[in-house]
Amino acid sequence: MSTQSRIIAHVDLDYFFAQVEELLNPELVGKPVVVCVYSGRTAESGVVSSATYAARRYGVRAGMPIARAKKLLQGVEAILLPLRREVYQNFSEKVMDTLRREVDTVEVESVDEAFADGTRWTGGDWRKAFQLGQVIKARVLSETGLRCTVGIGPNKVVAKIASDSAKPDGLKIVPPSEVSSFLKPLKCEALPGVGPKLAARLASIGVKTLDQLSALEIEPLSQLVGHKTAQYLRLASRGEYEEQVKEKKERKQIGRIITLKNDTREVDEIVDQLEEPLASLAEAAARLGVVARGVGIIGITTRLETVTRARSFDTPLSFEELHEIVRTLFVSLLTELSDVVLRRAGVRLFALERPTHQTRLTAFNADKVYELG
Ligand code: TTP
Ligand code: MG
Ligand code: MG
Repeated sequence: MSTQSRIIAHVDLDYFFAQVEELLNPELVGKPVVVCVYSGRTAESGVVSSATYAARRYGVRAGMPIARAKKLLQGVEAILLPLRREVYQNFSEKVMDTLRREVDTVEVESVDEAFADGTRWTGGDWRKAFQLGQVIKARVLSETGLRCTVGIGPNKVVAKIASDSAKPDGLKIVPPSEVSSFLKPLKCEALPGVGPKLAARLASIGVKTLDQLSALEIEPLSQLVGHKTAQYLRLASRGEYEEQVKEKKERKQIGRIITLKNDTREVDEIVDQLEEPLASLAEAAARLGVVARGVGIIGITTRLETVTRARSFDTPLSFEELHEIVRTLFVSLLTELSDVVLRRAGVRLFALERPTHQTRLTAFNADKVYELG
């Protein structure tokens, strides 16, 4: 298939961390919600990680100091929440698994975005691109409860700019015939990789729009920003930067890690709290259509050391077996390391493989849906 006929989707979750908080607590819906990374130095030090659109209306943005966000939200009934990385990571993995089941190739770009090659899905027919976007949005919503924005274009750069332009809860298709008119009026910062510094440098020679950027000769541009960047800018500004959608790496393992309710070395306490992560892992395996022959545990100690144990087997494990092995591994770990106290604990499944017939692991999950939280 020629490069011209590729149909690439870029999927980005809307106000991701804050949306997850909304999903887990419907009372928050529509309110200014701000997810914060508290640095711990003072009660207020840290930055905003994600903000709902209701909070953005007051000017709150990711990366802004918490104190500044509080000032902007003075007198407003706003909710500031601490970041819960594991919770968002679990949702992220569910979204990526959903995409993987829909299209052949998914390139995970960040915790909340991915490129999906929809060329096969659409048969290369741009009339089906809108339907592809609708299906992706509907599947992500029905399987995870999350809303996203999808941009579709003939390459990754155009697809990403398209999704940026359609936020939130949007769908924007830019077929090859519209690439030029779509890109031309945009500011240089619209290109992925062009931050304020590079934009200022381009502005210093009077280049502010992609139309102007695409008209520049490669020589003066190279002198200004270096050869490699110049080549990227020239191609990207014309919508001609082609880069394949690639799975970054094959999934050799899946894992979940949690922060324990309190520091402990009690196996029962640890395994109890790993109940839900284990169920979620078994479900993730089932959704990926794989079974595991290996299981490992990980502990982060109160001294922030990482300790691990793992075992692999000749045949895929059932959910009950996983449970038992996890317990056994924690018993042996904590017996051997008599002075460690765990702060975080996790489980990973490895030696993932396609089952030859349905196993107990997948059967266990067939009719069960787990709530994360
Ligand atoms: P983004 O996709 O950039 O932002 P978003 O999903 O919150 O909002 P949008 O609707 O505009 O897509 O980033 C994804 C997540 O990454 C975000 O929810 C939180 C995290 N993040 C940070 O922690 N710090 C940051 O500065 C940014 C930009 C994101
Ligand atoms: Mg996002
Ligand atoms: Mg993003």
